[in-house]
Amino acid sequence: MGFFDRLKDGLSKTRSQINAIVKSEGALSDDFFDALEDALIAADIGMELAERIIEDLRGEIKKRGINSAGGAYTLLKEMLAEDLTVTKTAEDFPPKPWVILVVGVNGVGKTTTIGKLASEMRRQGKQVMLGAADTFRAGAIEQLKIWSDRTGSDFVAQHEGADAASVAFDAMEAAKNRGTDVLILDTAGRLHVKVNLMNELEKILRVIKRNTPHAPNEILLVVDATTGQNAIKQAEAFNEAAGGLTGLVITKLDGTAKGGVAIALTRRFNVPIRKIGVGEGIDDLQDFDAKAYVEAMFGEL
Ligand SMILES: Nc1nc2c(ncn2[C@@H]2O[C@H](COP(=O)(O)OP(=O)(O)O)[C@@H](O)[C@H]2O)c(=O)[nH]1
Ligand SMILES: [Mg+2]
Repeated sequence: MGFFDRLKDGLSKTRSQINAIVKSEGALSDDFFDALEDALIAADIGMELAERIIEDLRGEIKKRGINSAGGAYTLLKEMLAEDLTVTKTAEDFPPKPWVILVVGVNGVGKTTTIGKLASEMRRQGKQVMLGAADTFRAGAIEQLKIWSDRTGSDFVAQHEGADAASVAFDAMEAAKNRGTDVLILDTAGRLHVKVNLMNELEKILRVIKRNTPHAPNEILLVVDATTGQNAIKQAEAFNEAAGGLTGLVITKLDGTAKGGVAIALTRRFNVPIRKIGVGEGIDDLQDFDAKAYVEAMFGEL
């Protein structure tokens, strides 16, 4: 016997009681509601919940002006079906703040990508905060500030030369206090002084994790597609420094006729390409579509 047949069979007695009342064109008597409640209890819904469901049903019946047992029974079934169609999953309730740490060499497009990402998330109705943990380069803070203004995102920064980890800490605290949905942290990319870079990133990560154990939720490495094979070396250095990259962003795909670096990178690091950059504008950020990408390089699949 199949699963549905067994359910049908197991509840046949209470169902036929209800059907008898429905067929006799009975009014909405207490007997009828008792029979419904008994059926719910017989189905293992639990006494307390059964009572609550019948109460809700009575309220809904009043609201809709239903006056036949048949109509009420149909309504009950509709309400139960609705109860059973909860489609939300854990992914619909990300922890707050969702913290994205953006890393990569100078000039690859980190800050620009952050601006584009912020714009996209703001359009989804999220409250976004940008943290200026690239304290190294002149103008980096101001550049991020401009993106925060353009996108209506909150902004946390200190002064140029400040300790990046301290900025990260401030931003984490501010994001928690303001109920921010997504905090995106910009960082410096001084690959030529690898030891410093490692130390700085490690410190930022340590501070973030100590502040909020679930964070960072994403570590995105931004890579410039026009750098070709050198991108692999960069990614290796950052993977070592930041550890646990969760995604890649490949920028400036509008400036290369190749694009094979995407394949080399995903193969090497086995992390998804979260976004691709196809221009300098605020809307020039796209989801990565693997099939379309391969087709663009090698023709229709
Ligand atoms: N053509 C093109 N230029 C980009 C793209 N992303 C960023 N840029 C440009 O690359 C330069 C460096 O970007 P920036 O965000 O400052 O890089 P960062 O140093 O990694 O923060 C800027 O002139 C950006 O406008 C892209 O997808 N396409
Ligand atoms: Mg930058």
